[in-house]
Amino acid sequence: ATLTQSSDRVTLSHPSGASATILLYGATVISWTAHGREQLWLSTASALDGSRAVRGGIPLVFPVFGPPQAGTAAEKLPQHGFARTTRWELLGRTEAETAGDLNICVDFGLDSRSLDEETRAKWGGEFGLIYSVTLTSSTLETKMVVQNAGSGESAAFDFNVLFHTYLRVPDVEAIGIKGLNSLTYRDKTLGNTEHNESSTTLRITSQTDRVYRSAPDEIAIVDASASDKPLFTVTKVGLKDVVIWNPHAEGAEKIADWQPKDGWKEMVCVEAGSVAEWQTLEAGATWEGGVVHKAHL
Ligand code: TA6
Repeated sequence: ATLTQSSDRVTLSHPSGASATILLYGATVISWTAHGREQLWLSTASALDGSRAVRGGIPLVFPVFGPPQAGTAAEKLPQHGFARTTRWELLGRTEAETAGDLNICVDFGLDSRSLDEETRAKWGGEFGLIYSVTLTSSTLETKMVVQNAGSGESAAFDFNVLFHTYLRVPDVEAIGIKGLNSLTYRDKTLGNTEHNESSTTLRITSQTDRVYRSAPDEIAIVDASASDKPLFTVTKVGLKDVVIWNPHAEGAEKIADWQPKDGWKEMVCVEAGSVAEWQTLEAGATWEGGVVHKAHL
């Protein structure tokens, strides 16, 4: 069977042996295997019971990225919004063959009516979300459709959306991230100051937390210690920005559910989203954006 479901999660099984497991809590991808190996990093101390956001995998960020900003409609929301800490419903599965590869797609739904009263009161938007996860033999695609279900002039709302992907890598200090050169980025380790990326290959040598604006659609993660052998290709569609994050030792130390503490050595967050500016959605309008993660080995 290409889709199996238990009370709290859904697993996709591809004829190639690839697989993906998604918790209904937050519609959080907690595992993606391809080429016989786990491609995502997940903290061994991550809660998977819905008690708090998953530490690893692909948490969803909506309607706000980062800490809530005073004076905005999202100011009462938790960091990264409520999508990752709300139970989504499984809407259904579709399958298709493209280029001889089976695409197994599962859709999840969340709308303002299914939010608890307290959360709904914290953000006025009347919204509908459909989140699609598609598995092939070597890719995992995540895509979000956002609908403004409100009506009338005042119903427009502003939102951020981002796929907070924790990629598993053999050694983060040996990887290179290509495609960011000459971009402007905000460096959250330097007081959110703005900088220009001068290198064609970004290396991770210390705590890294950068929001690259208007990034190109394709970002490559290579093994710089093995003549730039490709590890992953991250291709965004309809999304503007890319966030690169690695807490390094000092950051991991401060994150309670980060285990093992040296796990930062085996991961890098490459997060596609539209977060540098608010996206405005008029009443009745729909927006969509997504990202294809390709594992090369
Ligand atoms: O995406 C990078 C970031 O915004 C970092 O600043 C760090 O806070 C990370 O997200 C994890 O946030 P979380 O709320 O999941 O601990």
